[in-house]
Amino acid sequence: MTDQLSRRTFAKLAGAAALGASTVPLAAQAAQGAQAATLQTLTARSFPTGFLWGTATASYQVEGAVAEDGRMPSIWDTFSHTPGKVANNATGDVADDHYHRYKGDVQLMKALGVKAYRFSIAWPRVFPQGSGAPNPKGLDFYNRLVDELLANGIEPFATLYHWDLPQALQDRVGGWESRDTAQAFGNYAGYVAEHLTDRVKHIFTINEFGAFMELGYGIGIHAPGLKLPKARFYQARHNGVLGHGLAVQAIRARGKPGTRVGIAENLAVGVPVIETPEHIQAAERATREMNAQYLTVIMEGKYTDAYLARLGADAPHFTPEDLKTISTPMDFVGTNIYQPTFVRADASPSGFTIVPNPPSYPHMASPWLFMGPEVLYWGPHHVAKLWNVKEIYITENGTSSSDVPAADGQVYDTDRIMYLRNYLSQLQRAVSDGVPVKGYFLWSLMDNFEWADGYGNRFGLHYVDYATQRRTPKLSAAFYREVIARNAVV
Ligand code: PNW
Repeated sequence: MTDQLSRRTFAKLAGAAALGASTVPLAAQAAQGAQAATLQTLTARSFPTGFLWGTATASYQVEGAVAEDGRMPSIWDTFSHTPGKVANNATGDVADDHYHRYKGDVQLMKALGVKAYRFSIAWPRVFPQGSGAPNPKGLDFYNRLVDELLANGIEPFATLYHWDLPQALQDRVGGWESRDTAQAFGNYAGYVAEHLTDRVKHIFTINEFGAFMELGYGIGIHAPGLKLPKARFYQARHNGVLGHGLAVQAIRARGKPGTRVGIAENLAVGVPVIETPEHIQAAERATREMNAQYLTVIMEGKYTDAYLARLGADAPHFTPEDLKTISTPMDFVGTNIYQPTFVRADASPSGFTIVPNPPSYPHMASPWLFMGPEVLYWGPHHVAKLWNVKEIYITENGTSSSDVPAADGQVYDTDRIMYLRNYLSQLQRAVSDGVPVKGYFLWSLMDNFEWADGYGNRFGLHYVDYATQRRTPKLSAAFYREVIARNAVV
């Protein structure tokens, strides 16, 4: 295949996929007559009644108030205060000052019409030393937030770990390098469940192993900034999934009956280069293998043979009991989905090859955020098919944009709307195919501390002027409000 041909084929395919999401099959249209077809074309873009539209943030990215009410430092406080680690040496000291402004922020959500809000709990607020004595004043912030959400008709979904590990645990035991951290995480999860599940019915244990482990302990560009030797790194991965399993068990043991628990993982999603049975099967296999160290072992209670063979002598040490704990059944699976990994079938033993994006492949403002709406179709599709999952949430999806206010003070983020419209069309296609996606949390409610990128990279539906803390809805907020109001892609 020549370069040109493959490029043209790809463009045609992408176009067909986007169209396929929003049109009724031609045969059906002919059968129903022109007028009926028009009506159906409108409803064909709809989501099922009760689909849960939400938005998301995370503690260190929005809260600020890092030394208030007994909170002690997390690894992100230490990391961001180390010169040269974060763009412009930005820190989360103030961030969006959400700790003090949460009531106003709940009103922003209400104006959008969201039914659910995914936030994260800062472990070092609740257990300032990671383990030992809890700090009720720290937990109280989440009591206030949850009450405010419920009073405004918004369902709280809480994440227990969105990367702000108590620094004390990193110092004392080496953070996720130690099983003690997994144990401490389980205890913290149980404590939170005991105190919040009278009102919080959905809990996510951990956000994105794929990011904090690889970036924080593997290549050192996120906190705690380590580049561990292979064997130690793979052991840290294992301790992470063990911590997840212990947390699921603790939440079940100490939460109110009816508490539902899951995970928010950014699984790598294999997207078939062309939607033929062979490439689709290859993409499915690739998805299982690319996530062997996290979601696959959690769902299957086993590391894949290929994963263990790849690691060889550096493979982690574990017991059969560990695997049972790690795979404690969950009530739902949450997936953060941003960009595709293209896969094609081949004749190798694995049956697949990952196809790297050509240099000209388009991305959004973040260089890693390749545009690939079909990933929001294939991600949940693979999860449902590979592991027979009956309840899936898209726990994050969204995009950065350069977001410069216009002369009238408004932010016309047409690129974010373009991204969302195309991704949501593919999500709608998944739901119409019967993939059990129950809700969608748009990242993010407002611009915030974007980790190593600091405040330069904006993902919000609301523009935040960090000098004044003023929030301004962007054009995409109006778009999302319309999607929610009509329960359809608009
Ligand atoms: C997620 N990637 O991070 C996080 O859960 C959020 O805290 C973050 O703000 C958001 O996505 C936007 O970045 C990711 O390289 C970081 O594929 C990196 C990747 C994906 C998600």
